[in-house]
Amino acid sequence: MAVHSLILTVSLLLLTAAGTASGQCSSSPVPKEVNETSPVGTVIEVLDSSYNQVATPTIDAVYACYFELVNSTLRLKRQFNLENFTSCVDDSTVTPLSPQSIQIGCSGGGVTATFLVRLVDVNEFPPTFEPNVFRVNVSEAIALGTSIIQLNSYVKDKDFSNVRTFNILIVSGSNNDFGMNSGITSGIVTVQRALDYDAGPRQYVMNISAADLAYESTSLPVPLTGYATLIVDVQDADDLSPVFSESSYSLYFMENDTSYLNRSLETSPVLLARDGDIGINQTINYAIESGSKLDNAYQTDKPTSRISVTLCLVTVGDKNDNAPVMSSAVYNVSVAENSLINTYVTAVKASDADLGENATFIFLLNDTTGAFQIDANSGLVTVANPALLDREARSSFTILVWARESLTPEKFASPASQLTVNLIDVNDNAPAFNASSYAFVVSEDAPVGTPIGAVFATDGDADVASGNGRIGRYDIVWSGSGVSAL
Ligand SMILES: *[C@@H]1O[C@H](CO)[C@@H](O)[C@H](O)[C@H]1NC(C)=O
Ligand SMILES: *[C@@H]1O[C@H](CO)[C@@H](O)[C@H](O)[C@H]1NC(C)=O
Ligand SMILES: *[C@@H]1O[C@H](CO)[C@@H](O)[C@H](O)[C@H]1NC(C)=O
Ligand SMILES: *[C@@H]1O[C@H](CO)[C@@H](O)[C@H](O)[C@H]1NC(C)=O
Ligand SMILES: *[C@@H]1O[C@H](CO)[C@@H](O)[C@H](O)[C@H]1NC(C)=O
Ligand SMILES: *[C@@H]1O[C@H](CO)[C@@H](O)[C@H](O)[C@H]1NC(C)=O
Ligand SMILES: *[C@@H]1O[C@H](CO)[C@@H](O)[C@H](O)[C@H]1NC(C)=O
Ligand SMILES: *[C@@H]1O[C@H](CO)[C@@H](O)[C@H](O)[C@H]1NC(C)=O
Ligand SMILES: *[C@@H]1O[C@H](CO)[C@@H](O)[C@H](O)[C@H]1NC(C)=O
Ligand SMILES: *[C@@H]1O[C@H](CO)[C@@H](O)[C@H](O)[C@H]1NC(C)=O
Ligand SMILES: *[C@@H]1O[C@H](CO)[C@@H](O)[C@H](O)[C@H]1NC(C)=O
Ligand SMILES: *[C@@H]1O[C@H](CO)[C@@H](O)[C@H](O)[C@H]1NC(C)=O
Ligand SMILES: [Ca+2]
Ligand SMILES: [Ca+2]
Repeated sequence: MAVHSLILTVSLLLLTAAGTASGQCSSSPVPKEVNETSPVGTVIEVLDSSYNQVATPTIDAVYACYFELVNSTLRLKRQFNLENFTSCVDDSTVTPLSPQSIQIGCSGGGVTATFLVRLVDVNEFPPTFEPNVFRVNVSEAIALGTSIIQLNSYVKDKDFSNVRTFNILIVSGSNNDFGMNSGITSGIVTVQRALDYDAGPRQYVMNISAADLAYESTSLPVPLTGYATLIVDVQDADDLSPVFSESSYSLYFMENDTSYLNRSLETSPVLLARDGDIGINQTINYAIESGSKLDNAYQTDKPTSRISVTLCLVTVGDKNDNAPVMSSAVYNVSVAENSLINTYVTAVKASDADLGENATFIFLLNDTTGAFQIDANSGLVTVANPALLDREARSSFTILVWARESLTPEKFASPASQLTVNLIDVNDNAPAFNASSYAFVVSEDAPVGTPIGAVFATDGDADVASGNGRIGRYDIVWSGSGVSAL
């Protein structure tokens, strides 16, 4: 290049002197452009007669074979390729100088005019990423703004004039979670929004484009674009606590049952927590948080920060281990002897300390006489056979009442209680004389007040104290024939 420039400078100095003298054979200060795609024969400059047409143009030997002067016309003799520019000397690949300087002698003699030819690159090749698939692992815990990869150094362009500066963009696939915020030529992909392995995308497949920029604006028919794929695999981070499978669990066991001791109790559903972080295999331990109701699960490596709590409701089941108990071992009641059937006698009660079906019972009664009956459900004792109630025949009945479980297989029964039913006497017997007639002999001169005889009456009613069995008074009822007063 240094040699070439020197030639150019000298030529111009000569040109100025000659041009001034003849007013002809001028050099062209503006370079003529020749595309690398221009075909052989493309006209570069048409000369007039003042140029020495027979003279061979003076061109650097390396480039001489690319140009020719024919019929006063400077033309392209060989198509050049800037991407593989070969030397006319030995066909070796060289880096071409541009513009090229071509000197042509003028008719004035000894004077040369210089023409500059600029070799114009044509944008034939799009930029390419090498490699064109990138794969990076990024933790979901990565800080916003962190750069995950820089892609500019991976872009190449085979075109001669394209330098390594490209507009690099994310075409698609970023979900706006990634961006290029450090300038589009940097190729630095940064995290724009928080990543979430557990709930968000676990993989991003981004289409990245690189568009070539003009080194020389005129060299680009259109900017060309190349593409690459950037795959980001989001990696799980320990950002979640264990999570129970249910919001609550229940645990059941039977009261007073030693078979539960030293045995693992199984909740329903089975107590289970999983670590919310998928893919981080922390062991989970369980502990009872407080009382018997709360269970917790914690990550063994972070027992205080990675913890979650659930509720476990413990139900102790009833065992049928209580028999019914009568409210009293002895009942003592009274009923009138003339009571009708179903007359209320008493109501007995019982209780059972168990629950539900284990506490259901019926009442039973053993009355060999059949005078009384009991309602199995209510415990109501009533008269079954009134004919048997005769105070005069029997003053009291003693019967047995008890309760017995009805729905359980055990059919536990209470001890029998004694129910004494005393009969209350009723005035149901008229007094009766001990003879149907009495005949007394009395002397007619007997003074007033002389006893003539005694009558005697008795009352069948047993209860003398109440008056039912007591003879109140005797009266004489006149019935015709002469009977004296008592
Ligand atoms: C060079 O090529 C471009 C695009 O192919 C074209 O627009 C331009 O006219 C060409 N220039 C010359 C001097 O051939
Ligand atoms: C040069 O010009 C002459 C006359 O104009 C023509 O006959 C001849 O073919 C041309 N030569 C070439 C190589 O174009
Ligand atoms: C460059 O061109 C020469 C000759 O024109 C050829 O032999 C060589 O294979 C080319 N090289 C490339 C890389 O195209
Ligand atoms: C990404 O991580 C996986 C394991 O999770 C590993 O096999 C792979 O080599 C990693 N890739 C890169 C690019 O670091
Ligand atoms: C990237 O996007 C461009 C333009 O939409 C498309 O032509 C190209 O095939 C895409 N590349 C990949 C790898 O999907
Ligand atoms: C537990 O059951 C046993 C017999 O199975 C009994 O002897 C004991 O009294 C019961 N204890 C309680 C507190 O109920
Ligand atoms: C339960 O286990 C403890 C400790 O292992 C032991 O001391 C106790 O005797 C066991 N109880 C029963 C009922 O097996
Ligand atoms: C978690 O366990 C699964 C299955 O056992 C295994 O494939 C995976 O590599 C483990 N991950 C880690 C982070 O240990
Ligand atoms: C009654 O007791 C039995 C065991 O004795 C138990 O299986 C049952 O669940 C109990 N019933 C109620 C309603 O608690
Ligand atoms: C039963 O009741 C009767 C009448 O109320 C009473 O006379 C009797 O003494 C009582 N018997 C007992 C054992 O309490
Ligand atoms: C009822 O009592 C009588 C006399 O005490 C006894 O012989 C009989 O077995 C009892 N019946 C029942 C069902 O308990
Ligand atoms: C009636 O009773 C009285 C007094 O007990 C007795 O003296 C008399 O003999 C009795 N009369 C008859 C007919 O039994
Ligand atoms: Ca290009
Ligand atoms: Ca090119």
